[in-house]
Amino acid sequence: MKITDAKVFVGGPGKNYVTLKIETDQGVYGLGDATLNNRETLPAAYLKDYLIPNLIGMDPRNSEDIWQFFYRGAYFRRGPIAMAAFGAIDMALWDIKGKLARMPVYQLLGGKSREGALTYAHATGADLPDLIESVASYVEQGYKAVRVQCGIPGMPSASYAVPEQPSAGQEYITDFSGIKPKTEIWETERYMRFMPDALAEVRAHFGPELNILHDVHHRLSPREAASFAKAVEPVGLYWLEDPTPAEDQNALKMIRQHSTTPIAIGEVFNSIWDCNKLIENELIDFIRIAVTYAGGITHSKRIVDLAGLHHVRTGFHGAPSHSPISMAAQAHLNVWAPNFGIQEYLVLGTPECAALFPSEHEMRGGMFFVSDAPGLGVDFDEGEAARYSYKPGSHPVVRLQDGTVWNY
Ligand code: KDG
Ligand code: MG
Repeated sequence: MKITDAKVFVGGPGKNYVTLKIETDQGVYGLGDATLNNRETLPAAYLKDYLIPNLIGMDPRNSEDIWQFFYRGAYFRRGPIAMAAFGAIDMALWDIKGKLARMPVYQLLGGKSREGALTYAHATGADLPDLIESVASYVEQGYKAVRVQCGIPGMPSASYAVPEQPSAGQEYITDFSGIKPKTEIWETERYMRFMPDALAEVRAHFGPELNILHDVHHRLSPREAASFAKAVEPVGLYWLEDPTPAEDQNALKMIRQHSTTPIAIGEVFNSIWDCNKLIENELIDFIRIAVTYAGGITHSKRIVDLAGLHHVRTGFHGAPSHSPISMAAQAHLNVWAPNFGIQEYLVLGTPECAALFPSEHEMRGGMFFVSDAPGLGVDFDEGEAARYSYKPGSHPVVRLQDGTVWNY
């Protein structure tokens, strides 16, 4: 069996999804997602210029060998661009493997450990009453877990993932449009003074059963993060996410020594070597990789298995930048993984997105149910894809009040 062709599409409704379609001499095709938020053309170019010319003629069933060929063969290892490109190939090969076996991918991983995967939504408010309204709207929809982000009184600009104006319970998505980044101004002291009380108010309002998550988005130093994690202990968070910039694996020691608040980290990791010390030293509770840019199912499964040895559960990244293809790849891992925790899940349910990526996967009552269709269970409508084109975007740049660049 041979790969005969592979094509890359960039575009989508409100997002530049990077979709890879691998075709074979047996009429079976596979789909992968290489979307790297706000840098989408780069994995697309890597695929088109280097990987696809090598892929043609290979046997698609040898997904492990193909992964090793590209990873080791690149010489310059890791990095989000390369790992997103390898990841898309890997997902597409698992899709093909499942279609050939006439089985959903989760069966190839080891079958179901659970029927549905717990998900969490993003509640956000310009202020506390706005946030409470937003959380209430998700609770009404049946969500059992909600990430909460809140505007901070006196902060010179809206902070991470919160609207400038009250959103009245509507879903708010950060606007990344434009090649020139927007600027956010950040004051750590203001955040540290306000946010523990705000989280406590959300807990008091919704009672003990709601799973509450909060994302610090890499803004604190290890000492500040330790103090914050200690201050929010009475809230009983499901997790505190990205308290410090993720590249310093040692930083997490300080937090662990001072607090029992569960820590989730890893949405910017793209390799097992970015998180092996964190996992082996049991410094985190949830690993937040995305199958999209952690090298696909093959490499992500290695990270999940290592995590399972050390009581670390999964909490895969699921920001709207991931297409339904990689969300499906994650759904198959979620339903299998013995150490599954939770899945971040955002607005993939738009009619435009469903038309571009038809599937039978189902979101119900805050849980994600994977379909039994062979492979990943998501298709791609090339006619629909022709409606969309690439639009450049950027992550905001954060500065302190004196102008110093800080972490987004
Ligand atoms: O590309 C950046 C976003 O994916 C990120 O800001 C989202 O932190 C995020 C999250 O937890 O979803
Ligand atoms: Mg995050």
